[in-house]
Amino acid sequence: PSIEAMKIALKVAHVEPCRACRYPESRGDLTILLSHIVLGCKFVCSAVNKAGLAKLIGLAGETNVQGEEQKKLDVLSNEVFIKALTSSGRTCMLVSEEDEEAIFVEPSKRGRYIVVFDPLDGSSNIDCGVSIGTIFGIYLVEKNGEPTLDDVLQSGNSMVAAGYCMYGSSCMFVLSTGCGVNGFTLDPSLGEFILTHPDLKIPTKGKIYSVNEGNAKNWDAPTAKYVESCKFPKDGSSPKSLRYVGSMVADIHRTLLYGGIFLYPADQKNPNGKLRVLYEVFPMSFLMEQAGGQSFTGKQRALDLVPNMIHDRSPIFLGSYDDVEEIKALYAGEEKEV
Ligand code: P6P
Repeated sequence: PSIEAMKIALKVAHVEPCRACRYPESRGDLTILLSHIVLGCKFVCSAVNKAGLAKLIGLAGETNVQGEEQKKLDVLSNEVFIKALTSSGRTCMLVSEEDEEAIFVEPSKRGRYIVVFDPLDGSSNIDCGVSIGTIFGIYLVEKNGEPTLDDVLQSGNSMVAAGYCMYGSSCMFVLSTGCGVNGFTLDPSLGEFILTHPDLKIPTKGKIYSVNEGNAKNWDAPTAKYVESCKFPKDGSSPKSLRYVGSMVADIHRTLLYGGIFLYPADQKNPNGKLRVLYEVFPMSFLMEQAGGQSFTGKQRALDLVPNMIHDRSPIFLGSYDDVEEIKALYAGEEKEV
């Protein structure tokens, strides 16, 4: 296996010159920042894998800004990423799902990037061994001087990079810096992420829909009609299969690889949906568009949103291009045979 591992490690994939290659004047700051994010992911991967043994499972007794009980791995992961990101010397502000306020990096360690992240998304699934993950997005602050919240309350179009790390049967790091999407798998024997999924593209149409059907009674008409069309297609095609993990990174990773659509719509319980704009909706929408898919809020293209607060939420419909087109037509009021 070590020979095979080395062969994989030495595998070189031809990738189009990316942003950094196109700009020879770049100083490598983004590379340094990404290397610190990867370090954080490796640490969390190790902690998640040991959680069952190290008795890390269980409530830390505190609650986060979302009012959810924090598990020890939540607390640990958040601390690891904050330390890794500030020590990179490339960040000026951090927004974490686990912290109510934005974190402003001290001037002596300040860099030009803002990182928005959910350190351990899906953590309610930790105890039952379901895949969970880290989600992040990166903004570049062009101006000099003190960073302010306005620098992070930007549309998703201003993001320069986004990705996630899934802690599951294998540890997968999926990243885009605006030149397509690449997937890397952690080789524990090397302690390195190996390029295993170069230039990921989502199928134009899929056979899977992913939504929490338990919220069906609260859905609006377009969502209800779309889900109905998945189960009882009017064009005589086969019904779509329902796959829903309840851990966004796992549901998005499957959608990216197999195609289909992931939905977390607004409903009477959550009028703005449940998922957070900055560190869940934007990064996953960025990746989907870079992989040839699309992402829609029920009203507009998701990346066009401009958040008012750092923990704002939004409905989201994302995945295969043609599948999202169908629900867009329903929200546009066009009765389209689906
Ligand atoms: P529900 C996990 O708590 C999370 O934030 C996402 O990872 C996931 O997609 C969603 O909530 C699941 O929410 O209401 O279906 O349990």
